[in-house]
Amino acid sequence: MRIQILTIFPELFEPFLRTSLVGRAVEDGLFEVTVHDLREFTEDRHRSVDDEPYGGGGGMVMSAPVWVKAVRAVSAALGEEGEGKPWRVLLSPQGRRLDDAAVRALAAEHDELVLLCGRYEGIDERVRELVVDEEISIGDYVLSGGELPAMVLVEALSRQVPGVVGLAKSVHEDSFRRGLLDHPHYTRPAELEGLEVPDVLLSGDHAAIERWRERAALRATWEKRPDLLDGAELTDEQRRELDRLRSEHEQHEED
Ligand code: 4GX
Repeated sequence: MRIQILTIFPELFEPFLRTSLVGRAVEDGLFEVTVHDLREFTEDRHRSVDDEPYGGGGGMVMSAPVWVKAVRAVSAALGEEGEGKPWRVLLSPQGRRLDDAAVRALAAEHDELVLLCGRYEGIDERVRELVVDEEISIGDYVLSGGELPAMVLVEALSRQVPGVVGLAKSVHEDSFRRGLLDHPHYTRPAELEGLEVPDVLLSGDHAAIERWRERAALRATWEKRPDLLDGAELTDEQRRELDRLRSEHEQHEED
């Protein structure tokens, strides 16, 4: 997968792209990320990327010409060596909300992406019309720029690239794939301030441990994110377990 990022703060990406799993994937060439300074595509002496809004009002708006020029230039650079037209994504609170399914779909359908990171009050509407294929939001809160959302997207996408996550199993059995939250995890010490690790995890009985984890995952999902259970494909055993949790709960309510 090849990703081009357009931003007025390229330096924000440097430590991110050098560190941890993403850093390794980039170093190993499994995943290519190039960051471009939007100001390199300006044509005026002050390298300006924003202007006052038509109609007045507070704040500045990012100018269309520089964005259009920049997106077309980096897209052409990808297109020359790659598989034609890259998919162009604008990060903004007005976009479709990013979730596990959206990450998987993006990774599966597009080998080449251009990510547009805006700042200020927003971006001239014509940028969307001319050079954006999809608008994505990472959540309903307001940030100061699209850089952190782009990093979130890059990190999530990198995990879908074969070979990036060490154990193939971690991606395929990860919690969202199964539609459930993860089970609780423990490491040493076995006792901490009176809190003990569940006995079964120390038992060495792998089948029993697997059963405990299955049930604990189901319980965690039911307690913390019951909305996820609506969309989950559960086995008959999981449905029975869920019914047990629910009747236990009702019992407590009556007591
Ligand atoms: N998930 N922001 C983008 C500036 C902006 C506004 C409109 C383009 C169009 C955000 C989010 C987010 C704040 C990033 C406004 N750029 N992006 N920025 N939440 O809040 O993605």
